Amino acid sequence: MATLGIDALLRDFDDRLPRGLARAISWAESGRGAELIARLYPRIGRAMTIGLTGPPGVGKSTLSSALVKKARSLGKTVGVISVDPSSPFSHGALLGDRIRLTEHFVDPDVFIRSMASRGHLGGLSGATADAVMLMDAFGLDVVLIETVGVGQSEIEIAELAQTTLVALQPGSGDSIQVLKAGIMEIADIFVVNKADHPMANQLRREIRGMMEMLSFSGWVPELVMTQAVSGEGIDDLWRAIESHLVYLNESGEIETKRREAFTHQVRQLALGRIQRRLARELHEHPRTDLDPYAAADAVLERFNAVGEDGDAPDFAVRPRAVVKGLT
Ligand SMILES: Nc1nc2c(ncn2[C@@H]2O[C@H](COP(=O)(O)OP(=O)(O)OP(=O)(O)O)[C@@H](O)[C@H]2O)c(=O)[nH]1
Ligand SMILES: [Mg+2]
Repeated sequence: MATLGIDALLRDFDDRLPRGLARAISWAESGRGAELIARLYPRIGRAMTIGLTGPPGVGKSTLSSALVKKARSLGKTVGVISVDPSSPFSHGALLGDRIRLTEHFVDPDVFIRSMASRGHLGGLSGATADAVMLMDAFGLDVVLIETVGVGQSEIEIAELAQTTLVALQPGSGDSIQVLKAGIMEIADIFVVNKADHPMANQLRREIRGMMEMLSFSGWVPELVMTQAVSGEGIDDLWRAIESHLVYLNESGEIETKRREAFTHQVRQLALGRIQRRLARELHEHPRTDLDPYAAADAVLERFNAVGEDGDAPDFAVRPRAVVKGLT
């Protein structure tokens, strides 16, 4: 990659030009995040990061828009990452996000980005984590990540964000789903959106009931009722987010969270590389002459045999080679 390109981009970062951030995220999306993150890493760790997940249509984008408005009213700059689960049905949702967030499009202090989650292991793509870091490094005060609660991504969002909001809507049997999917554990704040719905109070009671069956150490999830369309309850939601952040700081849990998020990211990056390398090895050296166990041994052997066939891999698990070189 042209280093010149990076320097120009970093100048745009320094000048706080949104095009710099837009380009940076595009680089990350095309798998070129490493060098950028290396340069920007010292600037990371200041933003307030909020994950927002929940079933399709629950009002996540409308909530995002309302939270952006709230944060702007407090003078905070905001980044929104709207993660598209890359399903064939998602184009409407993406368009919906655009429509619901349009009122913020002209605001230079709001940066909105939709991203595909063509994820490793069915979860969020590494580029999503990169985008959070890039927005943070860019100096945005708040980074909001919206993702539909399908599969693995909502669990990962809790690894990525300081505060995780789980949005539910009345009259859809959501609470039962929550219990099933194990989302209960990741919610720092439950948001019962569409509180104007006649069954809203029933859902609140159901969530309360579920929470009574669990024991929490430390933070006990808050439950907030909202009407994202009218903005009702958004002040309460913001207060809940802030008190969670206060809790994280005062309990020291913020450090634990940071460490866990870091480990999670490193694991995902390393796994991604191992998977790509493994796929290549299996393709190039199928070893159908062996039984599966022996073939697995053989492929792992090859992981250590760096460059012996002149085809040096772009990375290697090679502890022995390193030790020999050192002694
Ligand atoms: N009655 C009512 N409708 C709402 C409320 N909040 C959002 N909606 C509506 O619910 C629909 C879905 O809202 P979105 O914000 O697109 O929901 P989403 O969760 O982002 O949807 P996906 O991104 O497709 O998963 C829209 O028609 C909203 O206008 C609310 O508080 N009350
Ligand atoms: Mg949406």
